[in-house]
Amino acid sequence: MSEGAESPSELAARVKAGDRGAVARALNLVDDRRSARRADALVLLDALEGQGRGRRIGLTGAPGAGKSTLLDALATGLRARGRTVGILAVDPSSRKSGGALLGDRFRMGASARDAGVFFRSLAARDQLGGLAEVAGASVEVLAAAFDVVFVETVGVGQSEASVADFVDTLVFVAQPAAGDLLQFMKAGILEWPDVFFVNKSDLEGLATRTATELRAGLDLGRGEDPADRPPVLSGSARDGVGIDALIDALDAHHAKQDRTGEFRRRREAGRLARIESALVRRYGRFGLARLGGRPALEAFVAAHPARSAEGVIDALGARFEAGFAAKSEP
Ligand SMILES: Nc1nc2c(ncn2[C@@H]2O[C@H](COP(=O)(O)OP(=O)(O)OP(=O)(O)O)[C@@H](O)[C@H]2O)c(=O)[nH]1
Ligand SMILES: [Mg+2]
Repeated sequence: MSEGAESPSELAARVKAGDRGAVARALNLVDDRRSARRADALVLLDALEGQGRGRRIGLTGAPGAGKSTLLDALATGLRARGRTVGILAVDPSSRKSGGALLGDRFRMGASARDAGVFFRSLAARDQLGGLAEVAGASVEVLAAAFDVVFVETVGVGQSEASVADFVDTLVFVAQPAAGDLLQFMKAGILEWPDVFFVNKSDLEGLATRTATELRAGLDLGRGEDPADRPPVLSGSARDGVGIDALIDALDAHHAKQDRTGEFRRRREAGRLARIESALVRRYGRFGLARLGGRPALEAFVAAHPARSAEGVIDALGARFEAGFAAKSEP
């Protein structure tokens, strides 16, 4: 069927049914900059809003830490448990490391040929901000179709903040011997992640030492009850060691989030943060203030619970532009 013949609500229904072709078309649609397609994209995203059954998990870590290799192993492990997997690789710079683009290692992996695993890469954008918006929308599409959605990004410190806005769980993949405690602290690595995975445990001794440093840092820095501190696991993505324990830790984190209500809180805070940063990117802090600032934003979001983040961004943007045009008329 040609794209033109398919309405956005038909497309949404097919995405929800897990149709891979529909998922690919939906991802193209939300990544389409042409304004004629934008209206369709918003109908699609509104139709998918709140429907996503998929848990969203961010995987971040230095270039070459083994994120893509780990994704391949995780996808294989999750498929063995009967779950479908969607993967989004977000590469702001399209940089090459170790001869492979972000996600390329995954593409060569065993799980990439499995029909229950879907992979998409977002690379080489004009600006980081636009990338974050497309990534947020892409995650919504994938989460409507698959049981578990992973987002792979390179990041040390600050850049994780924006990934954290559209995932439920953040995993930091540590390179063994990547640094000592002081370096982890300086990079802000200890603050965000929900789960730490020290990879390449097959390299004798190095992974154990890094895991010890990370645990020591978490003991110092994160004041919670020791039982609530993020787990520090280690294993070998290459050899498939420690993968089951990592999947169990992710499930345990999700179960805990459901129990405590943290799941809803984080989803709502993430949605609000995505909307706010998109508006600031478009109109600046001043523009957001003219819209009534954060309180007006929160009120608008609360009044439109069924709208997608993108729908809210466009609606508020239109309001801003209309108000501005009216005021600047002579
Ligand atoms: N020894 C060892 N090597 C590994 C392991 N996991 C990954 N590697 C290797 O580490 C290199 C980088 O792996 P990738 O999975 O591409 O790492 P990445 O974090 O996705 O890298 P970027 O996407 O470029 O940031 C490759 O040569 C992998 O084969 C492991 O558990 N043990
Ligand atoms: Mg990679």
